Amino acid sequence: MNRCVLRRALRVLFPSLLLPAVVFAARPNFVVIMADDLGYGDVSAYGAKALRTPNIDRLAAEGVRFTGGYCSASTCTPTRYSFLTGAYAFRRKGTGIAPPNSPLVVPVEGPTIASVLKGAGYRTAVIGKWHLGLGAPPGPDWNGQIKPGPRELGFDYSFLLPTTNDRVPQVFVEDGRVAGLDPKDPLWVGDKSPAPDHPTGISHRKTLKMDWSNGHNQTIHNGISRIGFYTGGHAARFRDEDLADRWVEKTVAWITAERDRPFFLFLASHDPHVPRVPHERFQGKSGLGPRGDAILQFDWCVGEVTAALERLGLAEKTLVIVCSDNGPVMDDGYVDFALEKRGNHRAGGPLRGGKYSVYEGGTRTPFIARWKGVVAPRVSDEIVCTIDLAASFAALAGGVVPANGFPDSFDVSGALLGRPGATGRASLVQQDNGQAGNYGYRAGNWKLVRHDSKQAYNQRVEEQLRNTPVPAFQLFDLAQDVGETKDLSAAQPEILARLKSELAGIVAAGRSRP
Ligand code: NG6
Ligand code: CA
Repeated sequence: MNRCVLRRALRVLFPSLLLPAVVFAARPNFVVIMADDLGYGDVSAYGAKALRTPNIDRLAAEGVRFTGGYCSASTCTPTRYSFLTGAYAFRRKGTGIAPPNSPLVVPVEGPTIASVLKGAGYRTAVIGKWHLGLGAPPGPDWNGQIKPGPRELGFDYSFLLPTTNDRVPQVFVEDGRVAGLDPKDPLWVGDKSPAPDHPTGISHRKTLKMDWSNGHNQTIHNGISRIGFYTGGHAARFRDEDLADRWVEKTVAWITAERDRPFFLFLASHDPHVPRVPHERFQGKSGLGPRGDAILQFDWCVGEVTAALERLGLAEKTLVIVCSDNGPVMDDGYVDFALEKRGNHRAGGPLRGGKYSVYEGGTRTPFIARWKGVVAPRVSDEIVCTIDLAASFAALAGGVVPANGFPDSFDVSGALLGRPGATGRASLVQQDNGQAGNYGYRAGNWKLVRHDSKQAYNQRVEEQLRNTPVPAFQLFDLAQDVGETKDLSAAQPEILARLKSELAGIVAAGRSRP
């Protein structure tokens, strides 16, 4: 059956389904490498001078380097939720930063980026930081089969850090089971101390190899105290220093095994999230302290994965995306001197705010798309977002998206591939962790900042994290003022009114794509 006939037959059989325009063209593999808390100014391809990121820079030089590439939220869980579901996280309660024992926060009814690609014949895997909860309520059965999880969302294979590495436990969950768990030493995870003499970051502060500055003072593992309590599972515990190496190993092994079939891999790094404890070979290498060293480690990971693709002859068959889950933060709860040692380095580049913020620094990050030999190298100012990868990959893979699926994901595949004249989004909603009713809304080069709480958190990435009073609405012209310094809301009342109403409409409508 030729493509046209097949398309027509599919339309007749499934008239309610959206069929993408590029069906069954050369279908690339997809590799998404997502950093954790990496800022717009943190890599040399985006202007960093204090450290070099040669592997990321190479991808940027061979692909499309976006200056308007975003994640959808300025914290981890909501960005990852949106990346998987193509839906803005503010539409669903319980999608803020997930605690250690959180059940899965993504509905298994789908669709997800993984289930749609799996439906299109792709092999699918997630390796790295998950932070979307695991298991049914009230939470994961750490000593049994943990489900639902990635498998129920369409991933054939998963090898996960369950939450973040500053939260307990420090174990890998591989295909729904704690890897290497000795049943004689069961793993217990909780939010209350299991015993009066259980050592914590408070009781044993002097023994810590990295002190905490805020929170992060409960169970100690590997000389670092964390959020939450746990006991047992000793044989399964990893060293923080080995996290990146294990994920690279697993990634290269999985790609090698799947080399002959189309695949989608989500590699979710933990760098440079706290606690910043890269492998010994990176320690002290950036001159910027552990935060900079962790960025070097992230760049190394990108290099290893890229080299594996080259070695396997897959570079010309694979669309690689490098992005981040939210913007940068300096002191995020451990004493690692990120601010004191940063010198001239500006993690957010020229942008205002960072992690936790709805100013540009919270969500505008490095964003690179490379499909060697297909993507023409260029710098693009088009607006693209991690939330768009669901619809865009579906379009490139010939995946079938149900009519109500991916409600906020736009097919920006043309922009990702750097096609001349192809556009990205016209507008994008940015959110913070999702509780306070704070939004950024970028429409063209106008940016509306809405703080229902009239409080902004992390307005300046250099400052101690705290709430500071701000007006409920601010308006900026990003073309003239990318640093959001000059509030034009009084000078441009019509534009202000238009953006306020568009944002309110998108929030109320439950979907934003056509
Ligand atoms: C915060 C943690 C912070 C980080 C964040 C989640 C404290 C004081 N702060 O609550 O360290 O873990 O949650 O980060 O505990 S994220 O990138 O996964 O969203
Ligand atoms: Ca993050």
